[in-house]
Amino acid sequence: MAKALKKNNPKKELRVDGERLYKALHDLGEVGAYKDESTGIVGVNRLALSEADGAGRRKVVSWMKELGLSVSVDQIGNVYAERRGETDLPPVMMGSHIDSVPTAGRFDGCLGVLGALEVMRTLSESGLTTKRPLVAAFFTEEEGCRFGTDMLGSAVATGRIPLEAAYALKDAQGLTVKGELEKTGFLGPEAVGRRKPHAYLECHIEQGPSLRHDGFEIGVVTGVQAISWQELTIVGKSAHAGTTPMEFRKDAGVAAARINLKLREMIASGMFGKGMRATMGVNRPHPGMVNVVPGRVVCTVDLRHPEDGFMEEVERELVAFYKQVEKDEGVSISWRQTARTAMAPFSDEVQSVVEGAANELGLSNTPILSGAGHDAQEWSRACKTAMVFVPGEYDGISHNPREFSTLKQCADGVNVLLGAALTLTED
Ligand code: HGY
Ligand code: MN
Ligand code: MN
Repeated sequence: MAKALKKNNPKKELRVDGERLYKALHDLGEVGAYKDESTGIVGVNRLALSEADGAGRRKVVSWMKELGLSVSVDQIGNVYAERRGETDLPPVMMGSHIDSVPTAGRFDGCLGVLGALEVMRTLSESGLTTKRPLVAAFFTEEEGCRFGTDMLGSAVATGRIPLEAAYALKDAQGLTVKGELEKTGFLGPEAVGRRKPHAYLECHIEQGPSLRHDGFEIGVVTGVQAISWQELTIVGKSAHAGTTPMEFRKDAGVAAARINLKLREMIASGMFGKGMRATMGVNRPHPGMVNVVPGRVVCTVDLRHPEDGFMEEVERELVAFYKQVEKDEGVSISWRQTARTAMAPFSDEVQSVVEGAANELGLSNTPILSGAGHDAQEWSRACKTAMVFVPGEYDGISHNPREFSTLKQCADGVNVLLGAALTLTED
């Protein structure tokens, strides 16, 4: 008979099994594995709702069922696995994502999902029952790189993006989210918006150099910076590269290059505060031939800023610059906003619970603002939320097969997740 978790129970001695967690990360990392020719390292390519993502989803669901958790899938493909508590009060939810960018490592997102399962496994082995139920979850298309907008599943589940609008999103081949959910078998029956957790926790790799460089074992995440994604279509005129004099050209490639350099200049100017980051990750010239002036370019702009006010200024300056480029280069520039989230602060209360759990474990820790977007930023609108960061090696590189955190770093993070979850379940 499971022992109810009482205040003085030895929950403080509970520790996750780091080897088992690391093996699960390795095993899931085998799904969608590929040999990265530029680094020679095995990376992961599990784009949202691809065949590989479907296989990864089925693997994790089988692990959830082996644990005796009750698994349900909602209308946008989010998967929830519930461990009963002594009561049926609103649960403490722990989650993240298992979809990846095409050149990923095996830790981004997966640490939070498999860490949540490791917490459940550890509790089951100890025979302890928590007051509140616990839920382990993974969400659809967190990365946003297949269907164009990030944190899609969590944004639908928490009401920021309407379900029908999400269903209609298309990938580069014109395949829709709804069609791919059906194809992978993850168009679930559970109504989105039904889940109202008591609190939400997410363990994630930092994906940057700070914790490792400053010598901290845990990051207590204070929030997520603002994110703004635009997709631009620049139309000029295709022309012969040899016979067309420069003054006759309407070169969409030059227009895109000017916008990319402008991003760099805006940051260097210091006029937009500290911390602005900008990336032109997609830049597809058409027809993309050596001897043709590109008549069309589709490119993207990814802006990040810790301060909303400056983010709005950056966006205004950039859109005004598009007008200037249109005039100078004789091109037309149309653009659409594909993702936009304000800076999302996390709950002070949950941050101190995370900090307390790290201190209990004797792990050095520091507050840190997240440079990357996470599902937690969406759930922070629905319930009190915070995150646990673990350091990464090689300057915390991520969205790259070199992404790497050690067994100890992962186990430390998930032990903090365990401790924080146990505290919150007793609320
Ligand atoms: O783009 C991001 O910040 C996250 O990796 N989805
Ligand atoms: Mn992630
Ligand atoms: Mn990512």
